[in-house]
Amino acid sequence: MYGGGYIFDEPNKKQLREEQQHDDPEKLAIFEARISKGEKIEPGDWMPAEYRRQLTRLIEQHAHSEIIGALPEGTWITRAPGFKRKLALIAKVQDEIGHGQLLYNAAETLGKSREAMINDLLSGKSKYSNVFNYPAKTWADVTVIGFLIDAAAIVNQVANAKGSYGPYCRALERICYEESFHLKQGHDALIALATGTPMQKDMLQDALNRWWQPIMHFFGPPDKVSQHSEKLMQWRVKMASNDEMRNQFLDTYVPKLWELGLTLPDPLLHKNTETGRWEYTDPDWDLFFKVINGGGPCNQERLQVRRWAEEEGRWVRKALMNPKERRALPVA
Ligand code: BYC
Repeated sequence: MYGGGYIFDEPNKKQLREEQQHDDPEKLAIFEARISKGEKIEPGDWMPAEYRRQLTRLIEQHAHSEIIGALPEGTWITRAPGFKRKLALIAKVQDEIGHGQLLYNAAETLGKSREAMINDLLSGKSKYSNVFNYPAKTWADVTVIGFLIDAAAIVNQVANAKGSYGPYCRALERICYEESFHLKQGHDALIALATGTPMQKDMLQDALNRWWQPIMHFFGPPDKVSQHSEKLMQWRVKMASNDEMRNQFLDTYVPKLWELGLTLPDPLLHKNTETGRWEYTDPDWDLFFKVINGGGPCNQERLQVRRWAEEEGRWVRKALMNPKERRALPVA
């Protein structure tokens, strides 16, 4: 089990107990009125137990996604083509880990300890984004992640940064600044391959073909299937539905791929000019649920790496928490 010894605020147990017993209708009405006025909810404010539970779930999954998401690209740091691409990739991977820290901090304000969150990740209880359960086989995979997965994340994060929970929104705003840089480096790498040699272009097209379905899955199941959207949108945690975000992503990024002469592996993909909506082949949602529940090609490998990091880092956390051992640590 995780025995990190991070310092985190003790949750207000009395407040948590009260919320869990029942949601006082008067307090609920004041809370919902604040949300509809666009006010931010802060950690010390009263909130319904379900709001706390849903936010904890969502922010925690987001934090895990950043940490696990650093792994596919991280394996390419030693193999990035050239000094500048290597520098940019190192910085990006560090940023993703930093985003994980910001998000764990935001989730901790809701009362769940970081230890409990890490335990739930390592035991496979908590989810993280489906896309990070696929391998990054070539440099073109890293390019597709850097452009399209960061783009998909930006669509989601820019919208939700205007949401109702203060600590999550502030973390998302900061993350979005860094993600915008990631997107630019991803686009630059994508253009280099798309306009490079035939072999580079083929490698990119192959990566795009393999990543397309996971990227379509990234925004979550269709609105008619999504379990949490209705409540989360009512409480302005999610500022757009899964299908709306998917549509926004297609609208912005498909033309950028087509203009580079790339194709997408869906013969039905097109924008309906009358409705303004994109139409596409429904991705395989059974596969999506299999992947997010531990059955993807890399789930085991990803968690094994995190368990290894957990074990190997235990002595550092222990030493940092113990003043006597801290004095004995070498000074850099
Ligand atoms: N992957 O009711 P629904 C990054 C689950 S990392 C896995 O629609 P919700 C980056 C969902 O949890 C940024 N699971 O859910 C890092 C639920 O299961 P549970 C990643 C998914 O929450 C490194 C069930 O399906 N971004 O940018 O209303 C390198 C039903 O779904 C997924 C975030 O994490 C999925 N894709 O909406 C490069 C954004 N989709 O919990 C880049 C934060 C759904 O009931 N998350 N599920 O067992 C969200 O905004 C929302 O969770 C979602 C789904 C829109 C994804």
